[in-house]
Amino acid sequence: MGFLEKIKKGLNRTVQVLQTDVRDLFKTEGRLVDADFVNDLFETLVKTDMGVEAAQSAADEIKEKFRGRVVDKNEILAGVKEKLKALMAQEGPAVRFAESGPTIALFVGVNGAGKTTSIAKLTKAMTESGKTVVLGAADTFRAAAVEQLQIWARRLGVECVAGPAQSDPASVAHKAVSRALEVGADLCLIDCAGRLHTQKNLMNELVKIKRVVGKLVPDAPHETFLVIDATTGQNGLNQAKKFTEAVDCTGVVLTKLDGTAKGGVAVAIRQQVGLPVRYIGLGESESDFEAFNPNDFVEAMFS
Ligand SMILES: Nc1nc2c(ncn2[C@@H]2O[C@H](COP(=O)(O)OP(=O)(O)OP(=O)(O)O)[C@@H](O)[C@H]2O)c(=O)[nH]1
Ligand SMILES: [Mg+2]
Repeated sequence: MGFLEKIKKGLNRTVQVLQTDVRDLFKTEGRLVDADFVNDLFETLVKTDMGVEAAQSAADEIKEKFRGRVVDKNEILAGVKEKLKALMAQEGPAVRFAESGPTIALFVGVNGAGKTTSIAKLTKAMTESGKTVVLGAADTFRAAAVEQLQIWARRLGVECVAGPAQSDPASVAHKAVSRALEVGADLCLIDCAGRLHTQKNLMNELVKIKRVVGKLVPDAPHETFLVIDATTGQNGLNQAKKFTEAVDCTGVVLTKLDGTAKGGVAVAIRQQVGLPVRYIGLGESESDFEAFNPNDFVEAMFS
């Protein structure tokens, strides 16, 4: 399956809702762009959870461009897509690799967001491109969490460093990074326990993990990926804002896009959280994962 096809399939629910709504907007061939139309367009866009601001600026763009004219669906969609792509523009690669030595990436976020699964998915993508990966099971909170990562590691054929149950997560992170240095791994991906931004101690624990790995490898962690569950909508968005205020994050992994009609949340994240979306999760299997590309994403949404 091609790249765009895969995203389209994953975004199926969002695509379907948009298709129906857009069809309703253009019941007649061509439509006069008046205040009613602009309002209907705004409401359609807002339904995808892209945020009021983004939906408004796309609708405004259409108003400015076409007001008083009768235009067809393709013209309108081209205008909307162009605006959304501009709003989501971002720079840089999906992973910013260390200049030399292992690249250290932490995965953080609220409980159940998809951190561990995303680590497995990224591991698969990286090993397939010839990179060596060491995992760190720094979610020592629950024994099952360590086991979950170990199972993935076995399946994917990579090493997983763990510590005794309830041990200090920072010491496990230290061990994992040391191991990555020792074996000359390209990447060390560290799984952190889920937490809420309001849990001060747990947030401080993340700060400590960062400090500890930074002592072993200058500039580490090179990435702190904030994992966000797309199905949690506005709530997830608010949590994400608070989260990254407490611990600097470098990018977002947006999971479970396959489970929601509100795929526009990717736009809202870019706009409201201010972090680039680096990867998207489109299902539960290890291959349901793609590096994020705003242009393809917007094309897929309106396909
Ligand atoms: N449909 C779908 N399910 C996903 C995706 N990513 C993760 N999941 C599922 O979400 C559930 C939670 O995933 P985990 O990776 O365990 O989440 P976590 O953030 O590590 O959870 P905690 O460690 O408990 O905080 C699992 O059932 C995953 O299979 C995705 O992109 N799509
Ligand atoms: Mg986990």
